[in-house]
Amino acid sequence: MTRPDAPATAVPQRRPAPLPAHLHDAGRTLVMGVVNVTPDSFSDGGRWFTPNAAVAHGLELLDQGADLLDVGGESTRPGARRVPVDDELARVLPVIEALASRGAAVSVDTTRAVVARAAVERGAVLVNDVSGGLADDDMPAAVAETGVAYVAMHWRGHADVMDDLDDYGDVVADVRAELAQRVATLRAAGVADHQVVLDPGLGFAKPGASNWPLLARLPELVADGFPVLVGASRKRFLGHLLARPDGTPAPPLARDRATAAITALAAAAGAWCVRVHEVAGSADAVRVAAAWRAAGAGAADGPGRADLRGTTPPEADDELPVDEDASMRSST
Ligand code: PMM
Repeated sequence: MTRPDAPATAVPQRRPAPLPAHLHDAGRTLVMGVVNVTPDSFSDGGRWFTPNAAVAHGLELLDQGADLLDVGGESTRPGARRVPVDDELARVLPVIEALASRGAAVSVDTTRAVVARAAVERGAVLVNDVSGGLADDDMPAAVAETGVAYVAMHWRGHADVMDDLDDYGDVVADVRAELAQRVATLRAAGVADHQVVLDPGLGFAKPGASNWPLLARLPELVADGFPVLVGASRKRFLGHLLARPDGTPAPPLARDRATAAITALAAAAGAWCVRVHEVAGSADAVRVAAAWRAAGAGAADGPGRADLRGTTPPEADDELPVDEDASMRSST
């Protein structure tokens, strides 16, 4: 599947049209900060489980440079059980409403159409569906009706079974083909191409090495012409990469520097957005990638840190805010 007006080069030119204008004009890869309102996420389990704590955390991530906030109420950690829909609604809606009313661009991380619709009513501008519409047949219609941007992630099954579904020939070709099927279903339901973002679904039915080809060959997915979101933050494959000499995986909070490195490489490869728990490192990384690319294209300066937040750029030796608590969160 290729979008008819796909770009010839691997740069983030395609952006989902329904998003606020300032997110279109950033001229760089966007950073989505994760606000998990769950008691049990692998990466950040329970830290922001009350609405007040979740809202405060979201505001902190905005201050660190997040362009979007992804609010989720159901853990997708391997083996996790499903959350009743009423619990999911009760967790995410007050947080979405509070953050949207403060001007944040809010995404809802859900596989349920009823949650997506309610979240959009409360101000969400993007639906982030890790199942790409497979978990709920009503999701494509909800996306078509609301007209919001929609992330269709590559997915093969819920968290309690996904590790058994890691069966690929050429993982990149297989993921692209399965995402093409999702796009066909979305189109058939009336979803416009300009609403759609694709995501290779790192860690989902991919517990190990199959994540790396998806990153290394990201330009192939980008070349299909849809904006691409990459969610590598704190995932298990990074824990394995950074394992101690005795083979013990690095814990989630020790994976943030590797996450920022992936952000820089994904941005250079043309990713539209990265989804991360620790925002400051990735906010810097996307600016490095943009300046690098702009210089290569003949421009002297890429967009600075002040471009989206309306503040003056920090002096060279100014300290950027540090997330003191950033050491106990994800791992799909
Ligand atoms: N990963 C998690 C949750 N939501 N959404 C998208 N689009 N892509 C991802 O890779 C993704 C996601 C994993 O959950 P976590 O927040 O507990 O790490």
